[in-house]
Amino acid sequence: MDTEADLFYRQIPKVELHAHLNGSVSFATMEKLIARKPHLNIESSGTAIRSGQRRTLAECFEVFKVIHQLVDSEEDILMVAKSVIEEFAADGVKYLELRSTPREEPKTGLSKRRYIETVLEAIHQCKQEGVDIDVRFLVAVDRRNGPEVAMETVKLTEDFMLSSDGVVVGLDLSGDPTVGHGKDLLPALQRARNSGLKLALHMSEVPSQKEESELLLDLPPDRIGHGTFLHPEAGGSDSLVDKISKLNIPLELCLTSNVKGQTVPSYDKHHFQYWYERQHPCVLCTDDKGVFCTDLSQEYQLTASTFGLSQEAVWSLSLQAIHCSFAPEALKQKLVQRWAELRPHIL
Ligand code: 6MZ
Repeated sequence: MDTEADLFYRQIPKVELHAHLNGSVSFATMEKLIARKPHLNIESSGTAIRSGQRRTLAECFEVFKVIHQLVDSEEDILMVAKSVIEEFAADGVKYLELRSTPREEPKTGLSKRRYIETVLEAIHQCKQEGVDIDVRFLVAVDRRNGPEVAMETVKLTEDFMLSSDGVVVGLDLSGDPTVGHGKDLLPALQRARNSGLKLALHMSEVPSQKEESELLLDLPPDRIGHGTFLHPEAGGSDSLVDKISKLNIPLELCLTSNVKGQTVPSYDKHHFQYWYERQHPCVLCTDDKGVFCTDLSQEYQLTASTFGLSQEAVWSLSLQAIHCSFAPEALKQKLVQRWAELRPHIL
């Protein structure tokens, strides 16, 4: 049973800024997808990394390939996106930035444009149905697919930025960090920036990305995903830290993901501590709540217990996350107001 302390993390309003759609599919939804496609012979144990289990990052990327086989039609995407949004809302998330890589699937007639439209339809339906959450969407560039696809994705995203009533707010750069080099993607990212898209870029998720991070920082990004190896103690550099600090670029930090994916050896060694001590904006996120079997309340609780944060400090983290979001100013103000109304009496 939940203790009072557990309830605190569930009850406080939260902001989720780093969630990959297909990595966020819950066990229950996964079972439904598997039942729809029995011929694939996929077992739900193969799509999640449970408590105490670890995988290499490379193995995590194999898991995404399996999930992509299960989510390959408009119908699947609509179901998956709606249930992911509802699950975040049920966990107390009041503002969500979801991200996903548009895919085309000739088998089912899915195009990249329809992929994005279907995610937007899911967001719209949740709103119509009164789910208590504001959702924005970041279109993801998978670095594995190279510069041409990246440019194509940016152009597609520009169209949606103009036609989605402000739901499409930015671009994510993600995918296996050991594949490809960010320098080849700079023209696409530069174009996105010039068009007014916000940039949330995975950076230094593995140690070999130092030079790439230096290049990407010149854009500069609006937020950094992971940033595990940016600081000097992790093989990064003072100059990287100085730049990020001067520009005050928020970091999206995903503790469970990094520990289960073995880029961080244990929770207490997580780089949250380094950046938090410097009073740098840190946003706790889930990354892939389905694959890593977590939720945002759990990430808050884990961070608090690992680093000895008071409930007041946890509250400040959740409030600060509003200001790190890509929401327009008016929505940020509305969320701040909401937080004031929902502030637990025990604080
Ligand atoms: C980098 C990641 C990731 O886009 O199909 N993705 N990229 N690092 C990570 N750390 C574990 N976790 C997920 O969601 C799955 C895709 O998100 C990216 C990968 O490109 C993965 O294929 P979507 O919704």
